[in-house]
Amino acid sequence: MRDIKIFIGIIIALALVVGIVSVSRNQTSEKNHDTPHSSTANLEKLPLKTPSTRTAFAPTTKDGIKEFELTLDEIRWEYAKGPSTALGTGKFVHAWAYNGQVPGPEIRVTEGDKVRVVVKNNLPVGTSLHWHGVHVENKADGVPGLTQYPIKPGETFTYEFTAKNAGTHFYHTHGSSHVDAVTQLDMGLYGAFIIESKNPQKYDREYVYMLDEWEINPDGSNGALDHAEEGEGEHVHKMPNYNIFTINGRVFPDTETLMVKEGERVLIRLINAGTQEIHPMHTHGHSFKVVAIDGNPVPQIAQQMRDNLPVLPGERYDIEIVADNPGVWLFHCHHVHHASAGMVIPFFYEGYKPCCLE
Ligand SMILES: [Cu+2]
Repeated sequence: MRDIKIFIGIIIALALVVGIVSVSRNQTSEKNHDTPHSSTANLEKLPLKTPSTRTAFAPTTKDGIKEFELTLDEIRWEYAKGPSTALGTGKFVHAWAYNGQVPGPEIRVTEGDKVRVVVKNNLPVGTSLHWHGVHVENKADGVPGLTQYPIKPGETFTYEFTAKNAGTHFYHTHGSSHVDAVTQLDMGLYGAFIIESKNPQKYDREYVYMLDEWEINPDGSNGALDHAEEGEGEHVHKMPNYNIFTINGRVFPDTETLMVKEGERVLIRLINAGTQEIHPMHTHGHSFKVVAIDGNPVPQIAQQMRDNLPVLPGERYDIEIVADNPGVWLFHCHHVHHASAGMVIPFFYEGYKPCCLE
């Protein structure tokens, strides 16, 4: 009899333990639902943004300081043209964006300028803004937990610094901590930051191309947020399965054409804003000269001629192309999987058209 009582006691204790574990699991999963997630239902409600809704900066100058305003919002970004669907005409991804565009608007100043950037965070998460490659004063470096508290949802934060070192740089989120920096970058939070030299080289044209990788689900939701939920609170981040590769937020053939005229000298600023992938950028029919690396001018004697240049995450290359071989060419990533998934730029001479598209 006593044995039976002990046995029943053990069963009841086990049932209680299982119950507690199951309640705690349910609480965890409810908590996960509070994490910002990326569903089609949400996507429909987000403002639709396309390259045609881009707005460039016209900085205001206050007290001798060039002032820019960056507002972070959730958007539905059109990364390619496409058929008409319930979500609109085009192909969309759930993105977090500066001033409603991917990449964020280009900030362009001259070396020595004093710069003020007012950042308003309308995202459901805390964030920060780092000036990649720019030799800012330490307190403006934008690293949460090191130089500032994260900018909470609804808050505004102002960065002020002097644009000391000329060159091709960029600005990007540093997350609310180091744990979610990758999620926030993969949601699209970056833009070019160009500091012009006081004595710039003269070029006939200039292009800025920002390279990036995405995990886009068939319903347009962003895989970056799925992984954020999986790795929450841990130093664990499941490797994303990047399947779309953009240049200035677009995929081929909707990428911005590199248009030239015979005889022109053209400057291209390449910026790899992605978190992981290397992009060997390759020109057809032309070699190019590498004139600056990470914003630093390369001495003339050391300037390499290339036609295939790997660009690592965070790297910037300024390359110069002389337009001496008229026709219709491509400029693309030679990680061919990336090219097939969008990372291609049409490289066309004025007056020349592809022969055989029909
Ligand atoms: Cu690539």
